[in-house]
Amino acid sequence: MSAAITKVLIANRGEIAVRVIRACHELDIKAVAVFSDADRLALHVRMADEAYHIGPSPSKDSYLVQEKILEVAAKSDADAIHPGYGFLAENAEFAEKVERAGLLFIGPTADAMRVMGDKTAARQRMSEAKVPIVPGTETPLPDARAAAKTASKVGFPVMLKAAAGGGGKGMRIVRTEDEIESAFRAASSEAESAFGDGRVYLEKYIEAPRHIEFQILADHHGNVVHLGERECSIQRRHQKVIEEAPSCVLDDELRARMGEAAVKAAAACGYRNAGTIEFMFDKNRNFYFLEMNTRLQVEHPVTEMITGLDLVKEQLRIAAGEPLGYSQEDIRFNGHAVECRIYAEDPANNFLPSTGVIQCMTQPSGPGVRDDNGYYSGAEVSIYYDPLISKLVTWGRDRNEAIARMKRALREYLVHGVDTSIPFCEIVMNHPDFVSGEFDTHFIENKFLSANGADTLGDETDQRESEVAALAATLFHVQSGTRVVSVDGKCQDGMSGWKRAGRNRR
Ligand code: MV4
Repeated sequence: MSAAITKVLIANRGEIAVRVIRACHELDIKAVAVFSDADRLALHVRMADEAYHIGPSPSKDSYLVQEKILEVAAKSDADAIHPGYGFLAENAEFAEKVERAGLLFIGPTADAMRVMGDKTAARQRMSEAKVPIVPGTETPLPDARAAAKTASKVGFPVMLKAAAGGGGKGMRIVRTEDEIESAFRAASSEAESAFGDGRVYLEKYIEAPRHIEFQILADHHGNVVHLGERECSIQRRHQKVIEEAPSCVLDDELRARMGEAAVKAAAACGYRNAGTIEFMFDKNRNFYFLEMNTRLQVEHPVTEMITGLDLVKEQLRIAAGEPLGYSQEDIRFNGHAVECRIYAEDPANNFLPSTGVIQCMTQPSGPGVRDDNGYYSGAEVSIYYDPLISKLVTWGRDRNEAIARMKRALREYLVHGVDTSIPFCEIVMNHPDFVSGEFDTHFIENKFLSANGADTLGDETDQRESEVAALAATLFHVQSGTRVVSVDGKCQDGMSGWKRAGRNRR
């Protein structure tokens, strides 16, 4: 069963659409772009072989309109649809519609998406497959009394989570028995308004875990392999900022055990395509299944850098029905990779998106540097979408070399016209606890916010976030004054790069 793919519609925008187009072109496959009003001049539109307008700027009127995308697929005579990440990537109905239209969906089955989308169903499935899960319930809790009962069984603190959730919404930490009733009601109503599904379940709360996830690949023939892990603990508000591969806390033995668990997890839901098993890793080196992401992830390049594989090409081959063609023993890891997400955001303004025209942009290059970009000089970062401009990835023979190259690449990276997360990434790359590898998921809030010990979730968050913003802003203003940089050539607005570099270095 192998269906040749000759033309792929990319139902996405920005850097990931560009990334998929690149893989298509390397495989001599035609790439069809779709775009909204705001994206008429976007990079993915320029790079594609054909591009079709699908509606107004808001994603709900364009990139999320399933019928429009299917219509373009038919009109352009595409064989397959690649959803990228976000938008329709984990929408089971869309995957079904694509297949019903006689097209290949470059992703898993709708069934696997549904199981993994329901967090209690996923926990049940994992527990049956003997993949370690955090102690707690495998079904939603009927009421606050049941919550209290389970909590006293697993021991406080516990965490209430939305069954339909993921990514941090509808979660509550409960530290004592007398908090549980109100926390249950709060979590349930938050889940109801966020997902239209108020079901809540409970887990023992893991203090300061690391987030370590395993990349897997599964084909249509029952072959599943893992491609090692990514360390994703450096995040703020459930948004990853820096990722790396491998994680400096795993050894070969633990990597093999966690990788085996990841493979079992994928097999247990009949998975095919590229996928990610997220684990929490605690102080005692226990690991627990957290969630499965049934898509290509933002941070996939760090895995590509250490395995030499092209995950998008693998996805295309898998969708076409080809067998993986290699087994676990054939997967070799080489060196270390770090990724910094370059967001258009303003650290002085609570990291709010910094929108506008990118007047001038000089991307870094040189040994061990890869920049997966979605924009060009003169392109506009609009208010409508995620403000990720690019992903800067460096590779080194070891972690120190990868970090040194990242620091070098970050200082080469010039963006004028919008504020970016580049200075913040520079601060992290120089932080002793990042450099030593001693960090957990609370790194950003702990190191850049006041040390008042409050937890991350709940009402304190906003106040603490403005503190981190203020600190980061101060740091980078101090830092920027110490540099002498030059830029070649003229910017889009006609100002010479030399003059610009002198007057508004970042
Ligand atoms: C947890 C946890 C501690 N204990 N569950 C946050 C996002 C959601 N996907 C799951 N999350 C967490 N679940 C238990 N039982 C801590 C977090 C958590 C977290 C997890 C992964 C990466 C970053 C995080 C940041 C804060 C909290």
